[in-house]
Amino acid sequence: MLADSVIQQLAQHLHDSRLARRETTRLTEAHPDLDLDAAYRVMRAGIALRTAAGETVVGYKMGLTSKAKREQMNLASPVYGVLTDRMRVPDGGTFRVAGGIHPKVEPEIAFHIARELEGHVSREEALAACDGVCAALEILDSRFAGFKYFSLPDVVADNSSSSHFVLAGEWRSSKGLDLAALSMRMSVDGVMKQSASSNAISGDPVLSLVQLVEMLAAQGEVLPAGSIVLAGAATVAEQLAPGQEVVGEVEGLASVRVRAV
Ligand code: OOG
Ligand code: MG
Repeated sequence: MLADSVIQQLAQHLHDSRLARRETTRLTEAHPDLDLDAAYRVMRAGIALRTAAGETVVGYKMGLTSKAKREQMNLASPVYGVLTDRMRVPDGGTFRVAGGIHPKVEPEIAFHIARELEGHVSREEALAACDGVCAALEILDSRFAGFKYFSLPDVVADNSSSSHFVLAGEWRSSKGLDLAALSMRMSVDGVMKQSASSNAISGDPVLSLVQLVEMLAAQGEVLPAGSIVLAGAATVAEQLAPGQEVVGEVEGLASVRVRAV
């Protein structure tokens, strides 16, 4: 097992790389014994550095829930990351590309959790605990060189490539929506770049939420009431460039937009 001091040092290294907008080499190059458990310890230590600096945890993101994303990144299974208040960009707001390393954007669905969820929950229990759903855009960034061909422990240690996220201005009730069959689109400067059905997200975005709760439980954690959960991208991510206007649309929900500057 990797010593706590090594975990701490790796978390600090990724934290510093992010703040300095500096690419770094994959952690598993110097630490081939960094397994998934150790990677989640690095992630948690990294989040502790952020909360110590004044950030607040506001939720979680699932990643690699779609086959398209797993193929794009050449990785095999879903992962999660932690969201903080500092990562949130208001709907219609701006994102400074130069503030990141090599940011990308992808279309997502987000849930608002009204009641704590813990352990093994059914799809119905998970959905009943949500009081709102909305269209979202996730802005990813990787601290690793080239943003590709890393291993699962590398991406997990790097908080699953989290950078920023944008939620549509309005949460809606999921009543009357077939969440597993909503059409989703992402356009850049008015041109449709990505589209998919929401069933691309783990077959059903609610199942992605169920899976998050299970992954948290395996680490002795619960999904707290009040959390925001990004269920995972439905399509591959697109590179972001200054000047672009990105719009995410999900059938039956308010659209979400961000301007890259
Ligand atoms: C990992 C994070 C993937 C998603 O929604 O699939 C993710 C990555 O692609 O770097 O956020
Ligand atoms: Mg994502």
